[in-house]
Amino acid sequence: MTNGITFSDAPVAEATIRNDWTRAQVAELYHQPVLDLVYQAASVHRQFHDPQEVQVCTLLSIKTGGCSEDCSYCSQSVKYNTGLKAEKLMPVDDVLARAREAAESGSTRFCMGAAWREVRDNRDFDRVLAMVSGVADLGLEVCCTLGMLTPEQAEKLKAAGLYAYNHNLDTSEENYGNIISTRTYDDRLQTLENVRRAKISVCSGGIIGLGETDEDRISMLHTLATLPAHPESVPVNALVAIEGTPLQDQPRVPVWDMVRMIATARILMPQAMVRLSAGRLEMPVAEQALCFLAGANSIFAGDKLLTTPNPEVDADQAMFQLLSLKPRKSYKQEEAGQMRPA
Ligand code: SAM
Ligand code: DTB
Ligand code: SF4
Repeated sequence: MTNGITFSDAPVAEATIRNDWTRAQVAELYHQPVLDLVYQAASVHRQFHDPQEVQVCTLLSIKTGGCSEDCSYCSQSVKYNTGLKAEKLMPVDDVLARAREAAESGSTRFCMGAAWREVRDNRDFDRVLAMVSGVADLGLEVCCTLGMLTPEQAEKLKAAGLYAYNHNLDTSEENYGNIISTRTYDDRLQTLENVRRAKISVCSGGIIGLGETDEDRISMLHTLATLPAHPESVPVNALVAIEGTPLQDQPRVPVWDMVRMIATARILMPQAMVRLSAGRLEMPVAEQALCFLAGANSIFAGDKLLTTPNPEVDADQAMFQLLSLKPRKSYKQEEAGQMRPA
């Protein structure tokens, strides 16, 4: 306000935790002028998080390729000729060596991904349970993304020391059948419920750039924000277009679309860690900075995601220095810190 003149009547969002957002409210947030949206999201972000802190996670593909699902974006489906070589489940010791390297380079969360439709109760699952407890013993937050889980499998993972489970909705319920035909949206929601019931932290988000409409994006954000409890972490992936998949010719996602998704997610789910996930390799630092301003506070670090490249560790460290960002401690380090005498 200057001399009684108000230059903007854009409301600063009331940062309360709500699970009763309507679709119209989500649409209204999403469609605001983008700079107003960023301003609102940045205001909410600062009420719940230290804006300099960014969680650094490392991904490892523990079982690559040969997946029976037909997700149209994925390099690992057997249905498409992507040139990816399928591999067996990694040995536990190799995984633990990679987890140690991740911890040494500053990661606090280690996420293990398997190209499975669902977990089966077999020796491979027992091996994953051993990986989970080994990684937890290193002091890292352990996360897995293994496909669908039964309630019993979720309990076993929890007992082994699993901290979080990633299971993305990927797109709207309405668009789901255009992207994946081998499972349903309800299957996805059921696994999220099984994870939540086992008291495992929920990580769930989606991908943009699949050819979806704004309405689809709004619908997916609405589903996430009206779950009985918000996911603790919400990854926003930009499609990495993979040759040989049905989505190989999709154009690159414009940064403003990432910014809109991240900012809207931040306002709807103020406490969540919003992760600027796949797609960073194509984004200059200035674009990533816009995403941090819009409320992203988590990234995947390390030169590989699951099967595609990611920025080099050195480049990310330089970005952190330039933007005065600092890696967030893990919940375990925080607990240890609180227990130390003042
Ligand atoms: N198979 C398990 C599943 O689908 O839940 C776990 C691994 S899967 C690769 C994990 C997530 O990675 C997918 O849900 C999707 O959101 C994301 N993803 C996979 N391929 C991608 C791509 N080409 N671009 C962006 N995100 C991708
Ligand atoms: C998520 O939302 N993104 C990550 C993680 N969860 C498992 C996966 C991104 C995969 C990008 C394509 C690839 O490297 O194969
Ligand atoms: Fe399989 Fe997961 Fe890829 Fe779908 S996204 S094809 S379930 S690895």
